[in-house]
Amino acid sequence: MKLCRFKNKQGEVRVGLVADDSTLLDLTPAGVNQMHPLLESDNPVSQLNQIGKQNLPRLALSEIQLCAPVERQEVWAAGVTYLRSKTARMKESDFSATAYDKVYAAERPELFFKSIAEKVVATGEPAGIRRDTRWNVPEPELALVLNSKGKIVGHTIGNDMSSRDIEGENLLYLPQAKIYDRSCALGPWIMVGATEATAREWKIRLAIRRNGESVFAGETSVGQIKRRFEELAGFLFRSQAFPHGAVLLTGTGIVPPETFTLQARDMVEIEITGIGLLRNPVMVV
Ligand code: DO4
Ligand code: MG
Repeated sequence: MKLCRFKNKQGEVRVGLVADDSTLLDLTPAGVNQMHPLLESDNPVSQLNQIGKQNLPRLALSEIQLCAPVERQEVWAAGVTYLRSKTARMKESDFSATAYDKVYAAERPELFFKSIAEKVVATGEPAGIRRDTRWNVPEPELALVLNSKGKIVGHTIGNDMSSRDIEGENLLYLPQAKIYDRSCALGPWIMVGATEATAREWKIRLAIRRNGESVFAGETSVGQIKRRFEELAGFLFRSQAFPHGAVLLTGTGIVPPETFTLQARDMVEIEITGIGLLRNPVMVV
């Protein structure tokens, strides 16, 4: 079930349930004004099933604007969870190679803060590359949606936009490589109800177009993620409470070649087969 936030023609933000390829149900008349209570409930799928049976207004996806599927959650990210990410980062920096090698094998995963909710960009909105960098890439990642108890209640698509020259220069610069305006995109909606076993069957595809031409395409599988999702979520919630829940990106397994960098107006498309498509043009920030 695809739970979304959207802006209607009047510019009001509402919660919706995607009904099919072209329509959604506006959940407002059912008393649903926020996703949070649903995500906190013991069984969001059965709640959504009940709500979906009501006679709710059906809107065309073409007449609404999807918003990022986050309300007040902090967004965090895991790193070096795929072998591909470890080898790419070890090549990028002699200085930090040992750190990447060690964290891939260590019991404790790499987890870093990525964004507050209001800074997250939605599908269709521009994702940013920093103006003080020369080597920028998107990082297509499965994102876990966690409620305040640390339970995985849904999945969405994340783009952990990253400046590889800043990150490669010195690992202590990681927050600057990772956190800046428009560096986090999430969407198009939250897929509620999939188990980890199901999600591990999904494929992640990245396509980057420049002036309509493909300049990079890559694919990986969620099943390649080294750590179990509950392990990642468990470390995030150790000694830290998230009263509004959290979103946790699970790391990238697709890394474009070292000769590739994003440019303004590139189009980044990330597809996760069980969820949908997150699409963002690129702008310099
Ligand atoms: O340690 C650097 C960042 C790793 C990361 O973002 C990833 O593997 O996806
Ligand atoms: Mg990443």
